[in-house]
Amino acid sequence: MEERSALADWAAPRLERLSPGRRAHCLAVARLAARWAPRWGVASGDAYAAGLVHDLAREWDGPALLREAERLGWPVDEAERASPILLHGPVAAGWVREAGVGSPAIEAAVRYHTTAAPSLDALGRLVFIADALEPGRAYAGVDALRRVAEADGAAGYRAVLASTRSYLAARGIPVHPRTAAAWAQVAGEGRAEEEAPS
Ligand code: DGI
Ligand code: FE
Ligand code: FE
Repeated sequence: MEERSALADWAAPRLERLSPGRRAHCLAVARLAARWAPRWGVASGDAYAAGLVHDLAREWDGPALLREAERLGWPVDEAERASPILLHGPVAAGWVREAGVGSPAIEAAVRYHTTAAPSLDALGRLVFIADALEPGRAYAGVDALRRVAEADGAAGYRAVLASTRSYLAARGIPVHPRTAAAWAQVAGEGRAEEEAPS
């Protein structure tokens, strides 16, 4: 599925500057998010747009991301200062805002696609899981996560958050406070569901 929009036209030359693998990933996230959009109650065009641009800053190095985040006026927290790669979402979101080609919802989905956040709406949650589950992703457990997400989007969001936390824990990478807060927000919902009599 290809979707034409002002944002897609703006993104095209920027996607060209990415490595072929990253460009393919952006397209795959856009397509998966657009396919899942209807059952999330999200406009497919918004899902496609956010997926397309979410990693436009992913190949910038740490010092450049820090400078660009500051130029764009984003607050940089302690975790982001220690791991500037976390700023690639906020920086891409800032570019979309500057260019005026998105919307506040698309900007938020792009901004929080790496860490998730308790404030994430359906579009943001959808992009977060599409990033983790697009067909090019190949890590242990990804197929099980895809099955969960295909069956139930909300359960998929919880499962991807849980998997992100174990991935980071296994590597000794500190979990961003926003990821921890997003998890705390949905963990109760998941428990209630698991304990419900069937
Ligand atoms: O950009 P992608 O590779 O498609 O995926 P992503 O936006 O989830 O970024 C993954 C990178 O971000 C990876 O290097 C691990 C890092 N990361 C994700 N969550 C956290 C994190 N790093 C820290 N320090 N804390 C996190 O919570
Ligand atoms: Fe990313
Ligand atoms: Fe990505």
